[in-house]
Amino acid sequence: MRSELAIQALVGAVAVSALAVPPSLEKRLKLIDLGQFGSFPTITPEQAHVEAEKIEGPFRDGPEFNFPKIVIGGNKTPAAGEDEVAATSNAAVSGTCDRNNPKVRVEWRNYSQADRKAFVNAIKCLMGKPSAGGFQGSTSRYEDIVSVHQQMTHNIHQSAVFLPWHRYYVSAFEDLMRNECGFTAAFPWWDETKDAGHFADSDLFTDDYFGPLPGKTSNDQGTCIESGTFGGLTLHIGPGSGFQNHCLSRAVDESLTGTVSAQFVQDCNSRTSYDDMRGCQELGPHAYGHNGVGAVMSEVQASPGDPIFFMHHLFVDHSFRIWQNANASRTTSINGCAGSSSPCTPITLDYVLSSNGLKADTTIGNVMDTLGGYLCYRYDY
Ligand SMILES: [Cu+2]
Repeated sequence: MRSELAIQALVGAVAVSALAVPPSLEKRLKLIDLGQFGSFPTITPEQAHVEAEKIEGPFRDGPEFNFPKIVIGGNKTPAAGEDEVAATSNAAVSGTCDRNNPKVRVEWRNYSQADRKAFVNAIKCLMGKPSAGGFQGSTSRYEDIVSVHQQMTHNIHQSAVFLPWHRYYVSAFEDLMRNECGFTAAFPWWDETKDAGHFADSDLFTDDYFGPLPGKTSNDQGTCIESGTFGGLTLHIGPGSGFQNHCLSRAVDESLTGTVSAQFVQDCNSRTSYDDMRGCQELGPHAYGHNGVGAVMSEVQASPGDPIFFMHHLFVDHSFRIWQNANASRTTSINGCAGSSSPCTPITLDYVLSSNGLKADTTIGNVMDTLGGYLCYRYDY
């Protein structure tokens, strides 16, 4: 009897403490502690700007349609996507690209409502397909993709590998969308600079598409996404290197998204050394986009668990392509370190990009030119 009373008293205490949360909120929102997600390391926009000012000669990035025709040849390293080299060394994966008629990645605002719907539905389709097996922690085809990023995190961030690997990773995602979920429209990209400071107002974050983008709560909680295409989703990979069932959550901080400005992107792109530009983009606009959306997206390893990850990395890839457009040599050369180990192993075009079998391995040389044959796309601007 005594213990029963004690239990009753305990239950009463729990009920009373639950009342401390406003009942209306408690009913509608499932909250999640943001502490478990960590964040991407950053530099400040001011740092990037000061560096940019030191670089001589104002740099103008040309619009995509002014992209100069590149004549590649005579390089001693196999050139990016050079058809002749590809034909002799790796014809099976390289293919050809009609540079005047590539696929075009269309900015979300220019993307039709039907294509937007088809895009999110194809992602949802990957989530409904079984895992191909061999991807740690995965319970679906979509999570196969997430798992690759989680398992490879240390090889693909904070070194020269970052931009080419994520370009290859997005192309692996595109292949799965097309080959396994029948997606046939053009791919989109997201010009985040136009939504800087008000990501949540973008119609990306509506129930028709990726679902809402709730703000970070005053006591550092994120909110589970309960509506939209991905409402009620349970993630099995992450947070971090772990495997815990958790909801798809977001926690926007618009002061962080506000730094993802055209100025910041340009300041990074004014750098003439690939690896300087890469470091600036990675710790700059890339990191702020991740941290700004928050919760799952703010976590390095398992951030692809939020499908908005791919819209974000399409933006990052766009910035890379724009930097490359300013000088033809930027699609046929690379510099920096192949990893974080010291002493530095210099990166080369022969560096092998892998995705644990999600997509066949390739080389950095094959992905440097998005029109090189292995890849065949440009951006609408
Ligand atoms: Cu990444």
